[in-house]
Amino acid sequence: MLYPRSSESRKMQYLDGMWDFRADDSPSRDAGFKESWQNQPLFKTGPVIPMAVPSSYNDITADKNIRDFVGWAWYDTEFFISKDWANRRIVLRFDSAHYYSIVYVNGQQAMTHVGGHLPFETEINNFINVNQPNLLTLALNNTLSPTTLPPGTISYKNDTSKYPEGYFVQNLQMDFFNYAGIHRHVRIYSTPKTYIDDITVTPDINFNRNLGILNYEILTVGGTPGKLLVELLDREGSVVVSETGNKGFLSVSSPHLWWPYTMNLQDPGYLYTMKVTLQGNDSDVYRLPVGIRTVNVTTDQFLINHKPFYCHGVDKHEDADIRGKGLDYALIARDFSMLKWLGVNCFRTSHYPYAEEILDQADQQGIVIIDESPGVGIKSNNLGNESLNHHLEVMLEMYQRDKNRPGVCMWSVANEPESDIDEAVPYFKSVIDYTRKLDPTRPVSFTCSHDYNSDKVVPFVDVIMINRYYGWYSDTGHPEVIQLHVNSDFKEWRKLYNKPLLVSEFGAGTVSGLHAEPSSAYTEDYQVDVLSQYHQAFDESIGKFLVGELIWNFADFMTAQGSNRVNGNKKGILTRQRQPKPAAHLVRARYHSMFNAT
Ligand code: GCB
Repeated sequence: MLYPRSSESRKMQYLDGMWDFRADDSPSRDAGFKESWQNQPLFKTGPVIPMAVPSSYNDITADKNIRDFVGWAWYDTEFFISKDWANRRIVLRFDSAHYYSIVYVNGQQAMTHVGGHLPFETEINNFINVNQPNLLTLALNNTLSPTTLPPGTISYKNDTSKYPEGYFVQNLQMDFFNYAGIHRHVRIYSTPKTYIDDITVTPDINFNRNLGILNYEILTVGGTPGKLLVELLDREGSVVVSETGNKGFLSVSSPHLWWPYTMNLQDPGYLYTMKVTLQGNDSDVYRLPVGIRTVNVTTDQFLINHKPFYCHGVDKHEDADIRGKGLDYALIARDFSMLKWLGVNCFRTSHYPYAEEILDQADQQGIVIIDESPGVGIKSNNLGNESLNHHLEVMLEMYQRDKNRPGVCMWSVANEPESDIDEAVPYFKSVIDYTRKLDPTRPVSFTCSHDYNSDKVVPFVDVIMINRYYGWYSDTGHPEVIQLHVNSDFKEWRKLYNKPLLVSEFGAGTVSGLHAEPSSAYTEDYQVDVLSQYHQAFDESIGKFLVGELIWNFADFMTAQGSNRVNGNKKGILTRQRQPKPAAHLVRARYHSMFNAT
């Protein structure tokens, strides 16, 4: 699936803005379907409130029922189709909506989608009127079940002597708030009826001959396809090389390689534009940003363009006040500015694929991405065929969305699954094998919370990623044990596996403004102590087999309420408002000192 872009042949209209909204809290929880709310504007069937799109709906109002709502939420809006689109292919695209979507156009079901973090689209020519307003309705359900990704469960409390009638709770298997809503753009766009449907680009480099190679394959749909012209433009817009046909390669001499910014401070994230023209009476033109770079893994190194790359990074979340997981350009700009301020050269999209606009920035700014699926918290009861098939589908959707991004340098299929049980082996072997088959050019992994001697899935990964909380979940209050633990842990993994190791989480809960000397858990001083101990431990293994460190977390973020969470998870080195805690200065000094050092 191609990201929608305007061109001389493609027009785009955003449907973002204020939509009408109603959470279906009827006793049966399905009044919307019984009464067919999609058949008329929502405001005609009951009360509505204005709802921002994109945004999560949970934190927009002061209504606890909306914040904690579980079930079907309904949205609608109206749109017009411009007359000059009448003879074009018209596509409706949701960049993401969490979790299960049923989309209606003028009361007719146009598409459904399962999953909260990936785009879905369909042609709507058969549903629309050109001379009238069109009604777009979304029924959206955020219920997590044992077969969703992430999985969850609902428990009903039927003892009416202790709980009010109809009381139930959603149990999450992940440590972040289950924000729901239309989280990213909604748009309609038009293309010619014969159009470019998909482009796959695989970069390679011939180092001996100083050649960049972009292997490409283009799919077209409709009519008799005309000639395909493929041109590669440099940053100045000059054509560097061109080819024709739907499959082939572009060869670039003395190429500008795509480098992580810390490996090339002058010219990081170099992107060419691949301009594809499907010639004909009604030509279609699509411009795809592409980068020339390779990724390889040896027994102890992570190589980008054949040079060792050390990931000094963070884990993130899509999370902010008010908008929850809603796309927000100001927030994206602030986050990338703070990533640069920190000297971060890599982040993991913990624990789901992030917005395409975020990945655009990573591509452009030379930030390496570990692209993670929403497979977070998979336990023994989530390993059945239905779960597996859905997981494979999600990997396919992720691959299709992100395959051409030079910033994406590794796939993470899951976070902290119950990978120490036998049943996990066939499940994760299938997911990892499938991902590797889809994309043989990028390493595949998952983050492991188990020990070297109990995990059963690590044998299948390319890079071992481990999440560790020494001095926090174990030996709380004792940062002095961290170095010993990390070193002995590393030693054991290395004895068993000849694979590079990356610490994909470590950190400590830190309430901004809280201090103690000597430091104690939750103070800012303790976070500094904990991170410094990890840093000293890591330094012994950098350049040997350790290929990266990702701090949990870039910023504080919201979680479900719990006795060990203080209005959310406070392991950020930045506050939720993206202001530094003292540990951020420690990290900044460390990461800046690593520039060009790898
Ligand atoms: C983890 C999880 C992450 C949590 C973190 C924590 O291991 O991967 O989702 O938020 O620990 O703070 O407990």
